[in-house]
Parts: sequence; structure tokens; C-alpha cells
Amino acid sequence: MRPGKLASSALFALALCSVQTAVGGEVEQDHWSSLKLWYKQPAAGWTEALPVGNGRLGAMVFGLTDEERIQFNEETYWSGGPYSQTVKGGYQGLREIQKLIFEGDYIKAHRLFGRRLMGYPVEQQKYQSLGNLILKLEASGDVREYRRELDLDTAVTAVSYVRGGVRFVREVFSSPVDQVIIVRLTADSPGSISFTSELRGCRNDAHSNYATDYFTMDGYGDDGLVLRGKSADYLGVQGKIKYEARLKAVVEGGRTSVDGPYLRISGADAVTLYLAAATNFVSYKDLSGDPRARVDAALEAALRRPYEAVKADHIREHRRLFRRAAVRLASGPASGLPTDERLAACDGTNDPALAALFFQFGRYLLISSSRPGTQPANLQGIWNESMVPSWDSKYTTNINTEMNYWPAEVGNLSECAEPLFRMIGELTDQGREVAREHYGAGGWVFHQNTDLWRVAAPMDGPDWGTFTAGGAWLCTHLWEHYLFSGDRDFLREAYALMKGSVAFFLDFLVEHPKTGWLVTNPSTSPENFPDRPGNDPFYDEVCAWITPGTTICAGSTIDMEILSDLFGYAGEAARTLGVDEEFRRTVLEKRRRLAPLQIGKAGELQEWLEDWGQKEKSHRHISHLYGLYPGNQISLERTPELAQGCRVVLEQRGLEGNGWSSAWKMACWARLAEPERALQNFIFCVHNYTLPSLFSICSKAMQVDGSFGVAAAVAEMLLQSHENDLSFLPALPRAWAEGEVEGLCARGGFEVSLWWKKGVLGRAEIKSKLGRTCRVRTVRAVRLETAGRGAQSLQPHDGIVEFPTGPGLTYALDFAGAPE
Ligand code: FUC
Repeated sequence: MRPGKLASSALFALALCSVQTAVGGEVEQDHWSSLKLWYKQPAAGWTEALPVGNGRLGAMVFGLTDEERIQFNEETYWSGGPYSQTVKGGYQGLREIQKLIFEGDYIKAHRLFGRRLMGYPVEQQKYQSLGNLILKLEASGDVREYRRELDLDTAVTAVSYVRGGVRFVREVFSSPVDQVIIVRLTADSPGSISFTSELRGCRNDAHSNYATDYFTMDGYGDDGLVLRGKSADYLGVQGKIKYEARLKAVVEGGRTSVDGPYLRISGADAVTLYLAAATNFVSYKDLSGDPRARVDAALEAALRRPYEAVKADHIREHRRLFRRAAVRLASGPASGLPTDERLAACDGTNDPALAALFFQFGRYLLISSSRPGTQPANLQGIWNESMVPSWDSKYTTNINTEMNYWPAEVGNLSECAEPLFRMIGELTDQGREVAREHYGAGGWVFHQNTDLWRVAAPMDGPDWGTFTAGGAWLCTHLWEHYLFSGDRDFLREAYALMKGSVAFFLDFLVEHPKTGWLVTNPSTSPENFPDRPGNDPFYDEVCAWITPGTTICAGSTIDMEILSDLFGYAGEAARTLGVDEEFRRTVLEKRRRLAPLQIGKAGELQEWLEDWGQKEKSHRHISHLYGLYPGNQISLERTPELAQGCRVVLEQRGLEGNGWSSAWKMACWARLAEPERALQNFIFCVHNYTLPSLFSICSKAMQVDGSFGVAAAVAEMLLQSHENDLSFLPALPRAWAEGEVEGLCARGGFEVSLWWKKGVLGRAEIKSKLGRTCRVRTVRAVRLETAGRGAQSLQPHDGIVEFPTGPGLTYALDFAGAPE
């Protein structure tokens, strides 16, 4: 155990020796060293390989023993180049589409939307795989004592085995400090390392048969390799990304030779391979970078220092972020198994620590795929082996991209969300054009997908493209960041983005002819086909397929919820900044006129304005539950009927879905204070939607959103702060009876550590970053202590204890009746 705040407290010292869990395990005593994913066999395929990443350069490491494969990516290698999807004059069809929708002529409206409002090209660009580092290892004999692991605490993956009487170890990491991927090969007997390596480019699938003219593979000097290429043209957009990947070998003992695209090393004692990669990408509208110069710079810097120093710097930088937060749950009988077996054995009680591992895996992925200055994490983070990945490995904003960032604030990784915030600003470029040309509106709008080039128009087809609230949803992350950080400078910039989004909707919202409510039109509840009369399958000319019906509607519940949040947040931001009083009044007045949330005949929160059913019973999206989580309009205390309506929806949808769907349901159950239901979704996700590497699955493909979502949901079970107070252990499953958290963040600028056993909270430590009044939800008396200021006893009033705080001070709270 790292001597942390809690570990040093007398109470925790006691806990270390005496804690016994319901399942007979103990709170893990060596938390940081238990944060390992490990396996007794190499990866059977890409989805079993282990990820490393520095935010920009990602690699999937297979741990093979004959021919090792390290597949790698550079985050800006996408197809195409700067382009626009905006269709000029599209707005001329808008009024007719709106009229058809209000008249209930949905399929006609769908068709017209397809003709007039879809962006063109209808699809977007694809994230690409850069290459594979292949090591053809020379060794014979059986492999024994094999172990492959990923240490989340060091961000180093390693493989170790004995072959021919020699123990071989390979370590791989992607350094955010040196901007290189490093592969270090060692053996316990001198002269034992021999292999031939290649830097293989990836075949471009635009080619029909065998040839590819997109890259070249060469030797580089007498100890290196180089791969150079360009991106593919796609959708009529010229491929303008140029890239270079270069490998440099530093060999201890042995001989090195280069022959064409092969680098051969024989009889070495140890080898360090430095892999640098870069493109010409500077921004979504500037490709003036020099990949070669960038690679030179990275390699020069990394080679100036010894390997051990580069590795130590890497670990230090990773831990600076990673060690800020911890969730520790008791280990159980299954906790010591290899990770793949652990997943298979998980029954919800035999391994509470597994949920803690998921929490940290989510944080690990965020640190590895999204750092200040990099691109945001896409559907696969930065890891992708394909030239035609599922959904192009883009940014899907009707749930997925948002979910990627759910653990950022609560998980004490606030700055890892910077790439998302920057992307919102970049989207306003084309977002403004689309607002004007597609809707005749001011401000900016962004729909359900974008790519490296920050296109903003409706895409894929009218069933998906009618989601106008993608940009507004992203804007809620700006406000949340302010709630957690209290950063007024940030708010000032964020406010301009929020105001632009509001401006679009002020123009776009229309009065519903029957109810007088303000609604979006066209609208959709993402990807869910309502079961309403006449919504039958038809051939859709945009997608060239038989669609099950149309999703088009007016005023979907999620639109109304997101806009209610956006308008409320923008109004609050204006008030906080002391600006735009008249704008604020208008926005709040419009907010009051938005269509209200409604309860349907089965008691469920309605997904649409009308009480329609849905064609697919256990549809994976639970869009209308946005208002429960991640939004904050529905709560057990403030809106009990609506909360009950959400519960009915969750019952109706059941457990089926995919990784991100399970994660979302977990978080919703946590907000409904139903820990066992949250845990049930976690277990279902573990067994059905999780790869051995803990990566989440969506429709058979690896997708990172679920991993991020589970991390956020675990946090939501342990700490909530959306009700203007701190709620500790609001959804603690029985099986998580013993544990502690450290460094979780709460709105209002508080950093929280908790310790509990027998399912009862014993102590909390709260660090106040902003010096605001702290409100803690409890019915128990509390002994409050601040360093140097003595102790006092606080009695709860109406279930709350409240005390003033000073910035930078930490407060210890001991709860009456804490278990011995
Ligand atoms: C939405 C989801 C799919 C998938 C895709 C990337 O379309 O409905 O399940 O996650 O995004």
C-alpha cells in the first residue's frame, strides 16, 4: 500500500490488519501492484492484445513468442484531408420537412430530409492503422513459464518466458515525455537475442486486389527501418496526410545489419527499439507539419538519455495522473486468477476488486488516449488495426464520445478532457456553416458524428442524422468542468461556445402546433425506431437499404433534456460571469417553454412527445434517461415520479445491449440508489461485452466507450455530487462491503477519500480546492477535524451536515457508529 492519506490514518492502519469481507477476502494490501492485467498465454488476436498509448502514439502488444506483433497507430492518420459536408441552401427544404412531421407524414419527411438536409458526402473519413512492428524471433524449444501483463500503474506492458533454457523479457511502453514507443528486449543469458524486424505498412482496402501505392518500407542507416506513406483518398476527398514511422535499434552486444526492409540483430545481450511516428497534421485545416523532422526530433531527444531514464520519466509522468485517484475493493477467491479467467469466474461476490480494476482501466485508457494537446479519444481510443474499422473509428456523439469523457472529472483526470473541449471549439467552424446553410439559423450546430476534419452536418442517413443536439450535449461537458474546477477563465471561453450553441436553438426551435411547446423539428431519439402506425420498413435511397421505418419526429425527450440543461447552464454561466442579462432572460424564458418530460401509459418516462412504443424491445440506447444520468433533471428527491419513470424504462430494456449500454444502465441505477441492479449490469457486461483485455465490446467490435462508462459508473456508485451536496456510497452493493476510495472529485471543488467496512462508512477526508461551503449528506453525527484547527462535533439537519472550508485545507470526518 502506498502510504496515502488514508493508509496513514490510525483508522486505516487498524483496517489493514483486521478487515474481513463478507466473502472472506481482504482489502488488497498492495493496491498499486495489484493493478495488473495478466495472462498465461499470448494474445490470440488483436482484440486480446494489450494497449499502451501516450495520447498520440498507441500500440497493441500481442506477446507472441515466435513472431511478435506490435500494431501501432498515430492519432492523426485518417483518410482524406480537409473537406466540408455542408450543403448550400439546404434550409430551403426545412419548412416543408417540419410541416410534414407536424402532420404525421414521417416517411415523406424522412425522404425529404434525405434529399435536402443530409450533408454531402453523406459519410465521413476513417481512422487508419499506421503499421505493424514485426519481430521474427530466433529461438527454439518449448516455451515455459509464460506471463504477459499490463501494469496500469506504470503503463508498461511486459512479456516474460523461458525458452531453450533462457528467460526472455520484453517490455513495451509509449512515452508521453519522449513521444516514442519503446520495446526493450532482455535475456538472462548473454548473446541470446536474435531476431529480424520489419516495419510493415497497412494494406489500403480501397485497392481491389493486391497492389498498394500508399507506402514504402526501407532500411534506415545501419540500425534502423523507415516506413513512409500517405493517406488514402476516400469519398472523393484527396488523402493529404503524410506520415513517417521510424525504428532505431540500440543493441548491447551482438551484430546488427540492414538489408532492404529488414533489420537483423543477432547474438545480442539486450536490445532497445525506439519507434517514432508522426504526420504532417498541425490542425484540421493545416497540414504543414514535417513528419520527418518530427520523427528526428523525438528520436534525438529519446536517444540522448539512457533507456532507464526514459523509462523512469515515462512512469513518473504516468503516475502523476494515474495515482491521483484510487478505488480499493476487497479481493476475493477469484481475484488472483489471470485476468481472462477472472472475468469468466466473476459472479459479483467472488471478486469485488475486479470492479476497482475496471475503474482504473478506464482511467488508464483515458490517460493513454487523451492528453492535453492530443486528439480526443475516438470510438477505439487511439487503437485500431483496420483500414475500415467499425463506424470508421470516428467520434459518435449521440452517446459514445460523451461517455469516453464521463470518468474525466470524477476520476481526477480533468486535464485529459482538454482535447474534447478543443474539439468543441473546432466544430463551431463548420457548425456555423451548417447552421446557416441547412437550417437558416445563427449560432452553430453539430450532429451525431465527426472525424479528424471536424465536419458537422447530418451524416449516414436520415435515421441518424436528425440528431441536432450533438454539439449541445458536448457543451454540457464544459459546464460540468466548471462545476468541478470552478475555473472562471475556462468558463469565459466555454460560455462563448455554449452561447453559440444556444443561439442555434433559439432560431431552430419551433412551436408545436397542438401544444404550443417549443420543440426541435426535425428530431430523433437516437437510433430508436418508434412503434407508431405506418412506421413500416421501406427502401431508403440515402443508405440504399431497407430501413425498419423512420426515427424522424419532433421534440424527442433527449433533445428537450439536453436543451433544458444547455439553456440552464448558459443562463447560469452568464449570471456567474456577469454578462448578457437580456440574453439570459430570453434563454430562461425559452427554457420554460420547452416540451415537458412526460410519463407514458406503462408508467415509463416517454421517449417521444407521443406515447409511442418502440420496435426493438431491448433497444441499446436509453437516450431519454439522459435526464437522469449524465444529466441532472431527474432525481429521486426532486422528481420522484420521473425517477420512477426511468426505473420502468430500465426494467423494460433489461440487460441486453452492448458495453456502453451496460455502463449507462449501471450509472442510471446508481442514480436511482439501486446498487444491486447496477452490479447486475456490471456482471452482465463482464460476461457479454468485455474482451479479455477489459476493452469493451460493441456489436462484436472493440469500442472504448463502455470501458470509460463502467469506470464512471463505478465512481457514481461510490460518490455523487449532482445534488449540491456530497453523497457518499450512494449505491454500494452488499458485496463491496469493505473498501476505500482516494482522490475522487466532486462538484464544488472537493477531492474525496472514503473508508468503509461492513458496508458502513467510517471516515471521509475531504480536500477543499476552492474553499466553498461543504455539504455532506448523512443522518449520522460527525466529528470534524481540520489540521491545526482542532475538532468539532456536527449534527445533521435534514440529512445534511454543512461546514465552511478553506482553500487547500483537508477535513477529516469521522462518522458516529462506525464499525469497529
Ligand atoms: C451508435 C450506436 C452503435 C455504435 C455506434 C458507434 O450508432 O448505436 O451501437 O456504438 O454508435
